[in-house]
Amino acid sequence: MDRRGFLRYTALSAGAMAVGGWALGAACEGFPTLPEPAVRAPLRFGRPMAGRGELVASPGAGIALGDGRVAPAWGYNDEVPGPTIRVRRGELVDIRFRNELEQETTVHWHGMVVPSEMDGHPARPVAPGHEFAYRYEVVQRAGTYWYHAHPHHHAGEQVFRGLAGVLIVEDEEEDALGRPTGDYELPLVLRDARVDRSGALRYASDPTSPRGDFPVINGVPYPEHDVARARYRLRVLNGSNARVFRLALSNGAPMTVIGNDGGLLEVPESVSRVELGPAERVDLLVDFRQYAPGEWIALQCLRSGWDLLEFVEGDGEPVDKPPIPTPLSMIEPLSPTQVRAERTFVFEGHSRINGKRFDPERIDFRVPLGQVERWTFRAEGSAPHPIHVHGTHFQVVSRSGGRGRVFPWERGWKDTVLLLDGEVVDVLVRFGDYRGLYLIHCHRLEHEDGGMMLNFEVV
Ligand SMILES: [Cu+2]
Repeated sequence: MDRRGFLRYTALSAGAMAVGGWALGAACEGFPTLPEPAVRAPLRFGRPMAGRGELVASPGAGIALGDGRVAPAWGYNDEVPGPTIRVRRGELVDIRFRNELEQETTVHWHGMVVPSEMDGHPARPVAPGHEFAYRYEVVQRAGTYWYHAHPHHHAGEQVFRGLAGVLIVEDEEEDALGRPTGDYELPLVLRDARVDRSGALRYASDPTSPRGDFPVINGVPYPEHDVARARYRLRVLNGSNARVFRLALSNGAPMTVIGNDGGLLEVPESVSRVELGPAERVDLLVDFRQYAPGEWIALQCLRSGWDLLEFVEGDGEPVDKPPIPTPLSMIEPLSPTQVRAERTFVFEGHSRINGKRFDPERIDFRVPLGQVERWTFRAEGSAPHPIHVHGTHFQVVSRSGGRGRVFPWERGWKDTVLLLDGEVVDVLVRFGDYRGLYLIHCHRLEHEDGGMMLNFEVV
């Protein structure tokens, strides 16, 4: 066995030992419908787009499978993932959206705090052939956000077919840090996919095992990327419908977590792995200065045993960069003494929260604007459940059961938190910007489509 094979073998073994049923489940699904190629295709990135312009959802995109076949896909502006939209805090976003699909859709600006009517709520669909102008002010911190389809019952299929993209917010607090930019900043949309014999994407809305069987990074299956001997910023989004990634570098080297869903953390934290559920983001610094030219390093998933992205180290002189400053940002802590109301949400089976299935016409609870609340999320079967709240960010205060702790990549502000079986997670939350209708739901999209979602109104 060569070194690469050995690494893959040990990663698979470690994953199997650590996660039992999960890894076993993945192994039982058999061979991937697209095997890892002998020569990897280069990574690519979403075309840059400003906060003003036109966004079109259509079936005109494709995923090149690397063996000459192209899997037809649905894209924004004919791309999978869609354009990388970059905006600044305080800016007015004005995006004219057109639906050229044969079914209704909406665009949800995931993690962006926007007025209710701009949130892409499934009760506000854009019909085939119709347009909608998404207009809102960027009121929040710099960070890695994203946008994706959010129609009633069909979010899973539309996102699986390609309707997702990255949205980056910048601000002055972050500018002051001198973090890696340009070629040294890599937005990475990680997901899985599955194809049939003809190379067409195969979607099953099965809520028990809808996972794909090969990795797709920024629309490229099993890519590689040439890196300089420098420090890089990896803005990682788990854009999968249902898959949880356990990210690590193939050589076990530490990565520095500097941010997550709601932007920069207060202080950087060194970690050897990151567990990332669907819709979660993590902002990582990876230092490629210490490796020899030509050295092989991969971003791996220890749950699946996949080498998601291979890096090919360049042969220039190491690029000197200033140390990572600390603190990175100011996080206003929400305090338990501020709590004025407590709510519990039990995520049951594949389709219910507190015994209820989503009804777009029903408002399930009301939250006063500006009030700090403690929300308790509890998994009762069929986890993982990545829990997403629209219209704000929250702070994770505790996790009991299961993994039993709050991880470094869960500090600061979050909009999605991962619940594994047996876990209870407490968060403190406050809606500070807009009144109106928002959602709480499981971001395992087949659970969301099955009804694991509630409406609430900020009043
Ligand atoms: Cu769920």
